[in-house]
Amino acid sequence: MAAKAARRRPAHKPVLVLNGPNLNMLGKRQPQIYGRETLADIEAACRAEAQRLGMEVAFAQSNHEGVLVDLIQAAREKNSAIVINAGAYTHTSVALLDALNAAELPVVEVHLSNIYKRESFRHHSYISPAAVGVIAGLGGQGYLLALQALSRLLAR
Ligand code: CA2
Repeated sequence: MAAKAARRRPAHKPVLVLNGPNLNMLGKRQPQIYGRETLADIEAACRAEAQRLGMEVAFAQSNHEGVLVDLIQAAREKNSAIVINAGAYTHTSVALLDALNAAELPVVEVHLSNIYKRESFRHHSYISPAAVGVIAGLGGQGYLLALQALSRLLAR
């Protein structure tokens, strides 16, 4: 019985799914750009996908750059990988890039919208150099694809 329970326990620390500024507004404003899914819907879908994959997720959102840096710093010890939608900080934040590099964890960068179809200031991401992969334009499904990719990567 004990051996069975041990086999069901996730093999890795939780994957941190981290969301940046204004993503708490999802589903409440600008549905033409970001869709009708709320962040709570995305969290529920991530938890269901993680369970299917035999992983655990820790889900967080902050509107504050320093709080995001603190969470990434803590992830080095507490998490096995990071999925990050850094929101507008994607296009401005060397601090997030430095924190992600220092974490030395696999990182997947996610964007709900296709940032390359939008204003030119959204075409550059400061954090992409720290990521193993980038998913953009697929809405909430992007988070699930990121978890699938990390599940395979962590199993190696
Ligand atoms: O497409 C994405 O996921 C973005 O990271 C979203 C950011 C944007 O600054 C990036 O360029 C691309 C903005 C998130 C704001 O989300 C809102 C949702 C509903 C209402 C208002 C803002």
